[in-house]
Amino acid sequence: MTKDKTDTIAAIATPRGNAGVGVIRISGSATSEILQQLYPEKLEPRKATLTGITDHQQRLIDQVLLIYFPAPNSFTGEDVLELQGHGGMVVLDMLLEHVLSLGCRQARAGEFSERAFLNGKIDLTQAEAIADLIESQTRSAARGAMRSLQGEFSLEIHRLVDKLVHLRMLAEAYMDFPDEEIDDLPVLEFEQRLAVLKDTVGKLLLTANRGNLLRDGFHLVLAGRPNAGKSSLLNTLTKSDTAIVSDQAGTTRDIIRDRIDLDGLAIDVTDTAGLRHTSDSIESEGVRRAQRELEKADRVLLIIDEAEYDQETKNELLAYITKETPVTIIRNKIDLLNKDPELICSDNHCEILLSIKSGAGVDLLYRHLKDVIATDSVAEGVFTARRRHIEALLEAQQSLSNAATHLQQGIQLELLAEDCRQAQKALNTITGEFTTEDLLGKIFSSFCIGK
Ligand SMILES: Nc1nc2c(ncn2[C@@H]2O[C@H](COP(=O)(O)OP(=O)(O)OP(=O)(O)O)[C@@H](O)[C@H]2O)c(=O)[nH]1
Ligand SMILES: [Mg+2]
Repeated sequence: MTKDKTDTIAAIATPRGNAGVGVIRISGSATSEILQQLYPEKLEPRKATLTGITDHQQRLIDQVLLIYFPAPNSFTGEDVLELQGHGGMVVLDMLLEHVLSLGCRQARAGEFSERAFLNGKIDLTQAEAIADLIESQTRSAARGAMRSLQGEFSLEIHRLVDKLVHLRMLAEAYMDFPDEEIDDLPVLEFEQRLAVLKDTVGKLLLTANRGNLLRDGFHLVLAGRPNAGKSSLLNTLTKSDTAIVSDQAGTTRDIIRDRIDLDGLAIDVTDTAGLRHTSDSIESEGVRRAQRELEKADRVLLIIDEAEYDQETKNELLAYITKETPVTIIRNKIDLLNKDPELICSDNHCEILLSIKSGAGVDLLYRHLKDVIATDSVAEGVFTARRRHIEALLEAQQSLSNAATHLQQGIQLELLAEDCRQAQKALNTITGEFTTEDLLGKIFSSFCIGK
């Protein structure tokens, strides 16, 4: 990504389609000249002014509202002009074409947000929060993104970095301490400060993990033998007939996904082909795909026909789950055996006796899912976070562990100071105080154009 900060960019900021209003955004140093050509009179900043926009042949393109935000009081920190026209694809394209002909270029994906970041208007977590807010699938995710956008996550990181800097300064102050006075070192203070730091990073990691869940959703995979009732359960959870249900074993052969909202948390439910050895090549491809989904699951619902339920069947099916993914066993079709719904939990996993057909026990499943996914705590007070934030926090945690080791192994203050510096560097990548062009390119190119 080039650092061509001074050229002027423009893009349609609203989605393509028919709408009452469509917005074109312009940002950069040539904005005021473009404005002059569009509207020769003086425009009061941040006040809407209605005007007609004509092309070079003096044909009227559209009637628009112009709003001018002179630097630095704008989203990007540069001169920004917004044209609010009618929201039709053709008319907006014509307007944009005209604006581009007046001396600017089409913006790249995420370029407005990138400029806002580079000009210090927002930090990196806030820029990411804008994208997350726009892409939110549930209200909780939107609220979480808003919290990040307000700077709550960044504030926590800044507090942590301040504490790290203190510890590092303390280590550096005692670094040249003569060996014979080593007993006078405030070792306890070092230990206490390190412990507080580790504790804070641990708590932040927990929040970031929940925030990541809030953003990405939870992956629930339905698996089991053919005919166990997987597709029936998908349809029950999604309250629709997303998947074909039939009494023919091997009905579902491909992966079917749908999304549900469980107390504000987005849950991706995946229905899979029945697990069995088969000579049918299409069905065995289905089983392979099912296994791939099992690898990615946050939790597996293993559905077993209660009439087939025994330890052997259970073991055979559990063997398909190679990772340590949590499993809930659904013992379905209890209506045929006249059994009552029940939730039985052991150390390993919970089992729920229910009937998808009659609906008996389905409430137990919902309650269980809310418990194990802890939807309440996921949604409450959490800010959205991304995988890269978690990785940076883990890196900081590792550096702090190294620091503790270096303190225990003969009070090696130089190494401890270096560990603190490493932890600080990792944390700074979260807010963007320390970044690389690669990282910025990766983040902003995933945004949409006009953002
Ligand atoms: N009696 C009874 N029948 C059920 C229940 N749940 C599902 N069934 C029936 O069991 C049959 C198989 O259901 P599906 O949901 O298609 O099963 P599946 O696990 O998706 O099967 P495959 O896609 O073939 O792997 C259908 O005839 C369902 O109506 C239940 O709780 N009780
Ligand atoms: Mg099915």
